[in-house]
Formats: sequence, C-alpha cells, structure tokens
Amino acid sequence: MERTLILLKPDALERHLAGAVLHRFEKKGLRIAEMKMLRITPELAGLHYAEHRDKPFYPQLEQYITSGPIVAAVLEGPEVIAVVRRMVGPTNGIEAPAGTIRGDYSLSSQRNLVHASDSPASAEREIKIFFA
Ligand code: FUP
Repeated sequence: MERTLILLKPDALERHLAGAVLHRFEKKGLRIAEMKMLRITPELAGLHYAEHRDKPFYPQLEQYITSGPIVAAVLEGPEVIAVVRRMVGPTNGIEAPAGTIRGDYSLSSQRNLVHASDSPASAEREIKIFFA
C-alpha cells in the first residue's frame, strides 16, 4: 500500500475548509494513517520547499506557509500519490478544473489549500520531514 504526504495549508484552516478537504480524501476511500496540526517555521519551510528555495516567489511562499497553523497528514491507499495529485489539481486555482480541490476552492497559485507529494521519492522525503 502506497503513502503520500498532504499539507492543509494556512488558507485551508483560515477558511474553515480543512474538514471539507479531508472529507474528499476519506470519501475517495483513502485512509488517514497519520495526522497532526503544527506551525511551519522558516527552517522547516526551507526543507520542505528545497526545490523552490532559489525561485523568485520563494520569500512570499515562505511568508504564506508560516503565516498560520497547518495540518500535516499521511494518506494511504493504492496508487495514492497519483490519485491525490489528480484530486488536488494543477497548482493555479484559476486554471484547475472544476471537480478538483483547487478548481473548486482556489483562485490563486499560492493560496491553493493543499500540498501533495508529486512522486514516490518526494513522498518518502516529505513524510520523513513531518513524521520523523
Ligand atoms: P504543486 O506541486 O502543484 O503544489 O506546485 P509546485 O510544487 O510547483 O509549487 C509549490 C508551491 O509553490 C505552490 F503550491 C505555491 C507556490 N508557488 C507560488 O507561490 N507561485 C508560483 O508561481 C508557483 C508556485
């Protein structure tokens, strides 16, 4: 059984959408294997978003992801990494199709509610960061 990391980002909690987003994953049949609420520090943001650290949008991304509490969870199910990525949708909520989480709830490429690991290697790395 495969595992993936999801983060319900600060906008999901601010907008009281954490339950709605989690409910979609549960209704799909995925199992919540681990879950906790935390505040991401700048150091943790740098680790998690290592591949984006040198991008022009990184300072804003760090400010946003550290701006309030988040929920980290490990979801489990068959081909869960690809299944969850499809459910989350493309990065930019304006372009994300209706029916995806970002397509239904976001109008932004930054405040896009949820992070999901994009490959088995990312899932393994990211799960270790949040659930050592
Ligand atoms: P995704 O895999 O869809 O979460 O997106 P990326 O890994 O490409 O980007 C990670 C995060 O960086 C996004 F969720 C939000 C942020 N980002 C921006 O703020 N601006 C951009 O132009 C692209 C990404």
